[in-house]
Amino acid sequence: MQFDIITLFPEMFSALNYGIVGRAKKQDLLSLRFWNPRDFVQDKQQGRVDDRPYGGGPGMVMQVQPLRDAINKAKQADDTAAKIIYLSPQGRLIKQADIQRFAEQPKIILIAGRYEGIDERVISNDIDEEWSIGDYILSGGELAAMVMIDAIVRLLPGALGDPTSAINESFSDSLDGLLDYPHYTRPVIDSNGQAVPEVLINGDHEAIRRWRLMQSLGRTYLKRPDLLTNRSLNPEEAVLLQKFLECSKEK
Ligand code: 4FV
Repeated sequence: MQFDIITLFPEMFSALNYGIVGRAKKQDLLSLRFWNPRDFVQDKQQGRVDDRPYGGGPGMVMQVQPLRDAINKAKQADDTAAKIIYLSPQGRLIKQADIQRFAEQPKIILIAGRYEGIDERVISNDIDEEWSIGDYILSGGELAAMVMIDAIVRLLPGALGDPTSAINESFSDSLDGLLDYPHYTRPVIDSNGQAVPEVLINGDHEAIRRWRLMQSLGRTYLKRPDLLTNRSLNPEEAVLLQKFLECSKEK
């Protein structure tokens, strides 16, 4: 998968050289290419990529020309059709289902803004989609771009040691929009004398499956009830959620 990133700070993306994404890069499951609008500034005197906002107000705005030229270069860098995405708080909130859709793209061009943002004419003329990673304000789009790349790369075939791990996790298909169940590993009794739940060490896989589903349902009900509003429960799930709530009441 090809990622072309329009950014004033390409060096920030060295953060992607580690862990699963770092290994995927080495395995050429993805390649990153950077385009710095500063290299496309025509007005060498002024030499700026930003300017004061029309209508006044604080801060600066990134200018059309350096951005547009960088985007066109990224598009022409190969003949692969690209989806052009601008990361901003005005974008739709990214969900795992969107990440799954992005992971099917052969090439994505990501525009990381700085300052107050970019000239609206780039948004209305040069990009396909505007996405946000969350309802808060960052100082630049680079971290948001890296969040997206990390979430996408994990879904690329071969990126995860065990492909099933991408299947069984929060918001993934198998958990179908539920929060993940709790994870435990050795020792069976920890330094506080707290034990791993018995069901997980008895080897009864059907009982383990039901316990984990009950935990996912219960934790989602308690921590993210919004995730259950437009999700119907099948009969087994309804029984398991009830059981979870009865147990948590007794505690
Ligand atoms: C952001 C977000 C974000 C806004 C002004 C960059 C900053 C600055 N991007 N999801 N939340 N961007 O806060 O994607 O230019």
